[in-house]
Amino acid sequence: MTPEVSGLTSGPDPAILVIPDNEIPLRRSTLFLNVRVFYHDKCFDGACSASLFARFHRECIIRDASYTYHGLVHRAGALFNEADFTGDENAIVDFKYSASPAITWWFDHHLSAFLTPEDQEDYRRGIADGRYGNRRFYDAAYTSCTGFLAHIGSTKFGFNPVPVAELVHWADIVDGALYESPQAAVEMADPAMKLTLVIESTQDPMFIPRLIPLLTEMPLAEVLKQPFVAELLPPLLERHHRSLCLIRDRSESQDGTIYFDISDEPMEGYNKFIPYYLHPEATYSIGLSKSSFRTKVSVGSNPWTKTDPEKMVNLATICERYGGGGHARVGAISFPPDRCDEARQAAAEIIAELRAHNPLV
Ligand SMILES: [Mn+2]
Repeated sequence: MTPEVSGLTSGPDPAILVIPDNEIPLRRSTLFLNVRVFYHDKCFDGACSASLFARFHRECIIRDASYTYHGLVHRAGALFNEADFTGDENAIVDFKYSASPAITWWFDHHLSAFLTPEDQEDYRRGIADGRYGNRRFYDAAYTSCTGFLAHIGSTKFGFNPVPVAELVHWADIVDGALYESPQAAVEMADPAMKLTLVIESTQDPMFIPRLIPLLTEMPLAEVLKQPFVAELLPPLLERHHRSLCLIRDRSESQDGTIYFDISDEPMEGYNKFIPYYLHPEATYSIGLSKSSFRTKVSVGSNPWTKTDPEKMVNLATICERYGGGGHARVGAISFPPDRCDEARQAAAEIIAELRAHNPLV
């Protein structure tokens, strides 16, 4: 205790409150509530959701809490480690449901939010009996979890969404792949696009937790200017540009379908909108690529196509014939890295099929 403070509290003035030493730990644990925020890792919407949750919680629930951020990834087997839920409050945002009683907040918008029927039943029952009322929220109609959080915060808790409008706008565009053009998706002009590139490529487990608080503190252009963010960008943009040039050299567009084979150039992923940026007239694209753990046939369709959706084929059905899968508009087939010939054969068959049914003829 400093002399000034002891001078004040030991004086005879009855108006001065004396706080006994033994109350301090109690007071501290009440004031500095420990909130652990679990978010979808390496995902722009996941990071934005974690940031928005902390801002909402601080403004609408409790002022003096401390927040820590923990990324979650989809994998085979158990997604959660119950022993990680050690906060006074534990929140999951933009990720699957956990029935753990330690979870005090949950927000998600994914169609596949419940891993098991038991999880779904736990949620349904908790909402019905009021246990989870105003604490666990799910709505698959929302394009981004960030937008969903802003909506729940403002309609149920008096949260002011105006200062986070830019963040919500971009989370919707990135998570919903609602880019207005192939240029917007590929040229990376907007700060949100550059941040997405950094978030999706980082291998540093400390990077996203450091970034999260900034996302609701300043405009995205300012976040991007922070030295620990800015320094990561040049090599990523350089790699993006190299993949663009490579696909330009290797791709051919014919009868509404693009094909490119970059399997001899090891690459851990490329921007999936590049083929339509180069060949905007195409409806479909087939790409053969190779990474450390697989040879991949990517089967996609042009999000900006003028093709009548009724005339388009279901790409998931085609991929399933070869042991792959996906959605109606985008799918993939994985082969072991050493079975490139098999992958090339599958790609050739699919290309022939799509070109024979060119929907723009
Ligand atoms: Mn999301």
